[in-house]
Amino acid sequence: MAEAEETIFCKIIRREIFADILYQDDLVTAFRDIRPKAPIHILIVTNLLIPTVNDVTAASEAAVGRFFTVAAKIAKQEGIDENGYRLIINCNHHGGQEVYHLHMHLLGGRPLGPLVS
Ligand code: IU
Repeated sequence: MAEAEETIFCKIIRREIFADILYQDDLVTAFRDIRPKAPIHILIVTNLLIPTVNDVTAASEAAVGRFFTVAAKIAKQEGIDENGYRLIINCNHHGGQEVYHLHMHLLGGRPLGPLVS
């Protein structure tokens, strides 16, 4: 993988720009999305810059696995674990990816309906 461009999420992770950070550990950071698409909309991002799912390797498996334990923990904290929620990872143009820094969306707080129209 070529050296990736620094992203706005890198600055959020380093707390150089503000975000409502709910969780951070050695591998991932979770914060509220600035343009929420549901009552609860949280992004879980890798601390190391991995641009897309296409760049995931065995070396990133721990961070990607951590996405799910953190999603479950936050869903419980936010009180949406029982009703349920949606986890989404967009990849590249057709996937609707806007920020090229691997992240998982955690969406909930209302019925979300079918996945795509
Ligand atoms: P996407 O999967 O790359 O499309 O999602 C990027 C998300 O990052 C999108 O929902 C934005 O609202 C969100 N976001 C943010 O929370 N804070 C920012 O400073 C920027 C984007 I730029």
